[in-house]
Amino acid sequence: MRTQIVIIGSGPAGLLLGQLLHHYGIDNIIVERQDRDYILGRIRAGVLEQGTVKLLEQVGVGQRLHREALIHSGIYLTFAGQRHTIDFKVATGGRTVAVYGQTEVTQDLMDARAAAGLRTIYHAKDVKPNGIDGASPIVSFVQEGREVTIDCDFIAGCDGFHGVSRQCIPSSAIQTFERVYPFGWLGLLSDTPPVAEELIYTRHERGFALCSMRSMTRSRYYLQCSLDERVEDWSDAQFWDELRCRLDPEARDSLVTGPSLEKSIAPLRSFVAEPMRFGRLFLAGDAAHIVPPTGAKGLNLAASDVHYLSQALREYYAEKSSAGLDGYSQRALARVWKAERFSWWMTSMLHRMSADDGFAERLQLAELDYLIHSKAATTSLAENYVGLPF
Ligand code: RFL
Ligand code: PHB
Repeated sequence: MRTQIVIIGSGPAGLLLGQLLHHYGIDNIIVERQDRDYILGRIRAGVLEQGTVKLLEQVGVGQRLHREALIHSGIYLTFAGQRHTIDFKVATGGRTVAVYGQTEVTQDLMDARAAAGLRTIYHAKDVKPNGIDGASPIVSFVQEGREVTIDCDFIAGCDGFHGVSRQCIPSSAIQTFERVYPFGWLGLLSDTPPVAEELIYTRHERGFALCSMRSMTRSRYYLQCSLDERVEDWSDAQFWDELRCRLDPEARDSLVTGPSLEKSIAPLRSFVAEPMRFGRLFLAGDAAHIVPPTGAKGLNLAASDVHYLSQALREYYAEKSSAGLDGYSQRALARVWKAERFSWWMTSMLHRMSADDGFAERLQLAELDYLIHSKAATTSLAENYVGLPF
């Protein structure tokens, strides 16, 4: 088999890259370890920046999004038992975010890919990028017990944090930067109406809590938990009790509870690999970087990466210029590091860091108090949350 670009991984990064390349007339094949249902079953991101929405429109998958997404013009911040509004429209001159689940984005992109007749190979085992430091890379894998190879011009490693792409780069050619946080998020999805019209980010002595949503009838909640906790040990009733305890009085009164559709624990991590290229292999999305979910940036960074990469590949084929490919890593990393900073800052300000650290606790409260009273600080949060330009 031969194609121009082999994309490893069929998450949002790989699927969006595939559609962007198709839009530019560049042939591509996606090779994915899992199957469609497994990918659609993962409950992850919920907040899309306007830049991400624009890219989805560009590849023709904006219709359902425009019908079903909830447009949000701010968030609530709760601390010391009181709720405060951060108004994005006022702070950023009218910008908003869209609440539309990663599952829906993935579904829309998969449908568009199928409609365009583009090839995706699911259930590919033992995927290996080969010859990435030469001019003719090959991706090999095992499908139904048979070894298959695809010749290509370039490989896009869109296979997430645990993927094979980053791992096949020689360690002497890549540098990594990491922060692991001493806590995780316990998430619960339920068919209950959202507790408030905006997302609520809560700092509480017992730990962080987030009230998010997927629609007017489906809610997504998160609780900061310790890393040794097991999801099986949390009954729905315990989850709702703990959430109620961390909320402000108004939210506590309006919270509607119900059986969980899904419950899971995610560890929190900040991670960046530099550069995002080795020879003919380019990394994009979680394969190259991870942010803690507090800033809602992971999926949006995957979108800006593949935007830069697709432009660089278009330039390579249409204008016979490698300049975009040579500049890809630097261009992407400039935006990645700003999102890393923002996500780390939001996480540090809102989570219970360690027991008995009164100094850190008072700094958090001072920072939050400053944030809601300073126009400059509110604007800074708002412009990062709605997304820096790309
Ligand atoms: P993905 O989604 O992990 O997809 C990678 C794909 O590669 C496949 N794969 C392989 N395929 C072939 N061979 C191999 N060896 C392979 N190894 C892996 C995998 O099966 C998978 O299909 O990475 P991608 O595409 O880079 O997308 C990144 C996003 O999924 C991620 O950044 C976001 O979900 C992060 N995130 C959020 N991002 C936002 O922008 N806004 C949010 O509100 C938000 N909330 C969240 C989040 C992530 C969370 N968790 C669970 C970490 C909330 C949570 C709780
Ligand atoms: C979500 O709805 O899953 C979500 C929303 C905002 C975040 C993280 C996750 O910051």
